[in-house]
Amino acid sequence: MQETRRAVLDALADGPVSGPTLAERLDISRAAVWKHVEALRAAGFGVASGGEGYVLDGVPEYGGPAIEFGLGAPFAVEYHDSLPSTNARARELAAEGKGDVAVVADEQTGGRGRLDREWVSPPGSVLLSLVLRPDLPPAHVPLLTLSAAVATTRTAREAGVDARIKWPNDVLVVSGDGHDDGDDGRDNGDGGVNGDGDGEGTERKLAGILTEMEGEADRAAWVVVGIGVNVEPEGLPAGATGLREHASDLDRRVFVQRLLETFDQLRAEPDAVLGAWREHAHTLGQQVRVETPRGTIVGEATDIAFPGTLVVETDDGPVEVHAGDCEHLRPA
Ligand code: BT5
Repeated sequence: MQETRRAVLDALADGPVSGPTLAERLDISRAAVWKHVEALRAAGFGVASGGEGYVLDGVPEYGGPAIEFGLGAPFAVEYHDSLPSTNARARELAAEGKGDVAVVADEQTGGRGRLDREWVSPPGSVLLSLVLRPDLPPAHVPLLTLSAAVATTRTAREAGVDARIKWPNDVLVVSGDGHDDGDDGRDNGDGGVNGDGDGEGTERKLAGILTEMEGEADRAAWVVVGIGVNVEPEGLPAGATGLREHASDLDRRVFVQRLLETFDQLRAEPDAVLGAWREHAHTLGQQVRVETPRGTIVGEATDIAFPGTLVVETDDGPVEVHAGDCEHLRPA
């Protein structure tokens, strides 16, 4: 949002404030104040005008100005009702030299996962891509993916959803394993479909992260971190779940704000990211099978190491896995 408009909005939120007072305070004309007020109304903000002046009495449910309003992180928000892919749009902005922009869409028509897989993105989802210009060598960029996974998990947990991280970048809700999955505590009764079905719980994917970057050997030019979080349970592929299945009063605007704020805090404290990841990890302590570009690795996932490698204890000793698709076989 343009700076003056944001200042008008902040003043209205602290209002009531009269047009002339606002004009003087912001050093703009009274006509300009009126224009900003009308533009805010057009963007869905409720602005009441009474004897004492203007006062904010409603915030739009979702959208760019709604997310930017009261956001405690330095991201400009570019909002679209529909995009092929927020990552594709974020890459365009990155190529133009932009930074600290969050591209947000209500739905995607060509959402992407890793390795060009599809990401199903029905209307009402949380779909966002962060354009970042971190002062990091490319080899350290996985730390930003981990930060996004931790931020998504923490935000979901704050919203009452028992989310956990599956290496490297999936956020899951596990039910039926004796953990409270954040709803009314009922077992969903479908037993364990992952692994050998010995009751370890059903994993359903709540969110996925896709990081892309461009850079030289010593420094990333830009990084795009794309985060997709399911909200409505309808329209999702098998094995997926949405936030509203576990938290019926979820506010999508507040969720995105908290997600951006938490990510912003984590990127400022890279030394804290691995510890935070461990705290929320579901993968550690599991027997896993990881399909990597160099073959399959089977063993117990014992730790995560800088900048995001999974340590797997195999029959031939510990192996550090940098990238791959991980399947949880059963708790070790
Ligand atoms: C991911 O890939 O999990 C990364 C997904 C990133 C999506 C975000 S949305 C905003 C931004 N813009 C984009 O275009 N992408 C990013 P991967 O680990 O490869 O998982 C993909 C697999 O998850 C698919 O092959 C399906 O099996 C499954 N899947 C697809 N859509 C899903 C959904 N909505 N919920 C859960 N699982 C899904």
